Amino acid sequence: MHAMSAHNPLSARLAAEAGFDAIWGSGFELSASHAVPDANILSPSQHLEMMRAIAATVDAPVIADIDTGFGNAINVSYMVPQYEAAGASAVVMEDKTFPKDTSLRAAGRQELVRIEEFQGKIEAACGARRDVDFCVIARTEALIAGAGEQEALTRALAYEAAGADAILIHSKQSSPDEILSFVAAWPGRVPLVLVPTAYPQLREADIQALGKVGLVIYGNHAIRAAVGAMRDVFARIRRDGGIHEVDAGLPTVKEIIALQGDAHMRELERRYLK
Ligand code: SPV
Ligand code: MG
Repeated sequence: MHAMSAHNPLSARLAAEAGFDAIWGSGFELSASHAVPDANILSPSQHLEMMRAIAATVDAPVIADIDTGFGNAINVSYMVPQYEAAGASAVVMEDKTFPKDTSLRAAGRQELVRIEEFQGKIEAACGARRDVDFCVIARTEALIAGAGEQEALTRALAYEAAGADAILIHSKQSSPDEILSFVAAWPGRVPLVLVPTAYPQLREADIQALGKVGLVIYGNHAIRAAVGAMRDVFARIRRDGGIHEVDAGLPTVKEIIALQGDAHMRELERRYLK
């Protein structure tokens, strides 16, 4: 299964249109789209609102990035039903202290909570879900924090024991060696989740051949594509002294109108405007 990141319903619709199996409700992308760091600067309600809007727009399952769960196990108990009500099919919760710092930044503040504390948060998430099929994915940041493979394995096994449906193992190494070693050593029963942003050379077929990975998340490619495209077009318009050069290469206004769900509105017009 492959999930593409999104930061709004339009990017989610494009990801679904491209054939991704699921949408990753990325905290990094939402923060970037507000031009603030991915460090719990935005409120949980802003992220929930994004999830609600995305789930209302696409049929693909939505995987919500709930960072550290916005506090302790009590906060998690109150947040998980809200994510379920917003239409999410799963949450991913990471074992760092609140407020978190973003994982992929060099020299970020990466402090882990105690294993028992995080087990309590996983138990709270599992206990708060109403639908038994709602997935609680535990994410260990042990490799990100430089705590080593043994600590990552110990944590992942403890999180599985606490009821996690899958384990997300994150790495910021530019080579996939650290992740490949963890996957090979993983003795658990639940599937692993990878976010190969830092090691893009690892392809889907390579990951599938590992046999233990159930989900791959492309963590920030919607916002990076958007930033690259906007920068390029804005610079060209300034350089050309108008939009005459760029226009033919851009998606047409008609395409955007279609993405806005125009066909549905016209159907409503036909039926109800009398
Ligand atoms: C996100 O997309 O918000 C993630 C993945 O959590 S990462 O930014 O790589 O930590
Ligand atoms: Mg995140």
